[in-house]
Amino acid sequence: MKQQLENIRLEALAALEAADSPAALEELRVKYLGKKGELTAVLKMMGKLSAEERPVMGALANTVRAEIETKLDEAKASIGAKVLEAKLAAEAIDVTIPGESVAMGHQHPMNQVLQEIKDMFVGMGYQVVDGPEVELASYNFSRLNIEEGHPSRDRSDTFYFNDEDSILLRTQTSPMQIRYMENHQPPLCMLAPGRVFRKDEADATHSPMFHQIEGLAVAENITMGDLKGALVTIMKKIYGEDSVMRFRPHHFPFTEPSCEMDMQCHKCHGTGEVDGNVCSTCHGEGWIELLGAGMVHPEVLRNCGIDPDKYSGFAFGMGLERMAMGRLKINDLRLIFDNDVRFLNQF
Ligand code: 2NL
Repeated sequence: MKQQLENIRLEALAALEAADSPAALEELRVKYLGKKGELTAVLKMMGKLSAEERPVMGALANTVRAEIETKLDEAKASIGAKVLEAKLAAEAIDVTIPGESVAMGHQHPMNQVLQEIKDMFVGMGYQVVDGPEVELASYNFSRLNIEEGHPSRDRSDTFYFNDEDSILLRTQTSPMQIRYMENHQPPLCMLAPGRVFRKDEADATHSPMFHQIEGLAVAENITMGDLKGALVTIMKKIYGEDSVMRFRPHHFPFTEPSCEMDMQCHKCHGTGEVDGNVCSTCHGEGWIELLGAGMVHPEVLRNCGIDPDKYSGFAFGMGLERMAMGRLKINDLRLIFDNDVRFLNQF
């Protein structure tokens, strides 16, 4: 029996030494110390020993058990440490590796320019308003003093929704001013930016959908001088304080008198020539058209419930694409709507 215990001891200690996983250790524990284990089997045979031998063998069995238990604990600890070490190595994160950068988006160039212009007008006390893109012909044309049969009402120019031509995609943002005047008495000052629609073939300078910004100021004693002051101030903010402006007479059905505002070409300084060639920026004109404007027609004020004998106002309208193309040096309108990121990322 002594030999048996000695064998168990040697075998168990060697096996524990060689074990390399928690599962293997558990297997060995069951094999040697478990209820049906080898040590237990030997102890069961104790009863057959003599009275003198029994305590000696019992003591030896206990020593062997204790030794195996100690070895088992040691092996558990060292294997546990090794397992942890391997896990840590496998899951190691190098916090010094540069992260994957997230591509940051930015505003569309049109929105950048729109935002700048809105900010300037807000700074001058204008309220920015929004309105429907599907409009009534009465708001888009009639109340703006655009009579039946006027060429701008033509079906070849305007997107109509019904046979009576009474519902349409707005061709200008002016209906928003009409709506605003219906609901506000002077003094008032508002800005109406938005999408407008005309039946145009798309080319370098035309698109069936484009953007306009219109503005309106109505109060007592508003004059053409106020119009010029406001528009020159804004355009100098946008194009630089040293810009040179001029006003030319024009005609719009909704303003009287009406005018257009030009800026002297910053490239040829109004001469139309650069080094003996036709200036490419203004095409030899010497001037760049900025906007149309005028004093609100008394009939339009009356159409909105405002007394033209008491109040007067000025209004203006400009194309946002034209502004953006001039400011950002974009030479083809279609680029603005293509949404090619190679183009957009340049701004
Ligand atoms: C242009 C010209 C203009 C207006 C728009 C307007 C609106 C009301 C009353 C009077 Cl409610 N006028 N708007 C006035 C003059 C010119 O736009 O060439 N736009 C691109």
